[in-house]
Amino acid sequence: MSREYKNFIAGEWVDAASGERVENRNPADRDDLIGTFPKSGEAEVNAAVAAAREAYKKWRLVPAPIRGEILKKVGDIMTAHKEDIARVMTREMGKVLKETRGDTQEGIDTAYYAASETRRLFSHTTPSELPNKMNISFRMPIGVAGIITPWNFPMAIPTWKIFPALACGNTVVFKPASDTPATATTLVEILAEAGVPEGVVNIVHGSGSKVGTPLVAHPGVNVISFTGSSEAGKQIYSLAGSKLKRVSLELGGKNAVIVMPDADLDLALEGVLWGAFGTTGQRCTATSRLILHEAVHDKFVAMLVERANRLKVGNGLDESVEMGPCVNQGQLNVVEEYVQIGKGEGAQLVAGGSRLTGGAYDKGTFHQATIFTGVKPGMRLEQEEIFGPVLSVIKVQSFDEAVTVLNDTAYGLSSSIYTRDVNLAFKAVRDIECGITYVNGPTIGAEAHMPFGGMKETGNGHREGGWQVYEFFSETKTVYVDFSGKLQKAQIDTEQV
Ligand code: UN1
Repeated sequence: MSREYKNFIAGEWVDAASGERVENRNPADRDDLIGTFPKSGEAEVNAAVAAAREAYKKWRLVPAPIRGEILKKVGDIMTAHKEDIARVMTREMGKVLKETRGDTQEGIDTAYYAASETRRLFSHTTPSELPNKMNISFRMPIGVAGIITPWNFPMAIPTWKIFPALACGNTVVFKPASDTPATATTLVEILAEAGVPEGVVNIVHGSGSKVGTPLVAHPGVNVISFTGSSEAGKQIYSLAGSKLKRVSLELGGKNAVIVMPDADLDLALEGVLWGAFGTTGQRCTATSRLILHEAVHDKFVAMLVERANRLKVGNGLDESVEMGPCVNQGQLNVVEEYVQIGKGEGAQLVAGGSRLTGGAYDKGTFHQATIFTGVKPGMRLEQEEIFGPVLSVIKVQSFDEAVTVLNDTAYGLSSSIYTRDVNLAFKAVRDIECGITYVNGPTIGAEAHMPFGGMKETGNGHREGGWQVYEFFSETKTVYVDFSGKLQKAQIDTEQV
């Protein structure tokens, strides 16, 4: 069943002026057309920003807990439709149903967390240096937020950004990834159904260059939150920086798991498989490198290869399938390119290595779970983000070498260590240069109420999730109230003890 999806601007579902539409097909089965979407451009961005600016005048004055009531309702509606949302998501981007249900649940958790945060939004009240004077600070909304999101978490990531933006009193123009417009549209429908007033949330479908760039450049947009590639992130940062906008970037990763000889190897095996091949490796938090101590190297590689070869790859709507397709042909091509790069660099291919063909595979963009051993620090395979089901194994001789190898990339998002030695675990937590470190867990598994984000080239220092994202989406107003009835000069009239 295919639908004609539209933009949502000022509370109306509307087509783009161009009249052109783009097809959204299932990467597991190209005969399955999910829908068509308007090919929008600057005109639609301008209309959406104007609507958001107008709506901001009232929305900023709605008491935060009342905004929270609406977000709670959003969570309730998402809960009621969880299964339908998951099915459409699997159809449009391929990951298996168990994961799209998890993605939806992450959105639900984020809604309830945001609703509860509207009754906090804490700031500071401090003593004044002068008598009969009070110092208060509180959080103000910023204005219109431009939200640009990727296709790998088509529900969770938009909610990470949109819900806190709304909770803080901002209005939103949302540009979802072109690969996942259906899930994004469902989210906006739910927001409207829950009672978000017209113009407060607007969605504009289209490409990064035709919609994303004008959105970032628009003088009416005050704050930008983007998750995607480092390349696009750098462009967005410089464009927004030239206009002094506040920007939050969540970009690439080259995440590693360290397995020490004293680890529970069966546990580590489950974690590495889930981290490397969950979402077909298409997560910023995917396990892309496995740093194995030489004492367990051969044994663990044998265990891993045996399981990777047995992973059932196919259409994510089939509950028995463990790994879906790559999101599109371009992404599959990238994976194939990196397999060639790895071979060229002298790494040994020990599992997978090819796209899957024949029968139903011919209708999709499937690739085998792929493992390289003999990967050396500094190889492109070891340094560059692939965003596909390719795991590189690096052999090390010590804990210190493991941490050095782990840290030696441009990125710093997620990381993990499997060990039963509490001293090593805490040293790893201290010394790993990543925004997230898991002990005895895979590199994926963020929870909605904890800060999420990375160091180094993974971002620009901001965090999504948790309490920190509320700081990003608000500005501090400092207030001095002098009730002394006379002129008191700070720094001058302070000696009154
Ligand atoms: C991402 O990879 O872009 O913890 C986000 C996790 C997920 C979110 C990942 N819940 O890996």
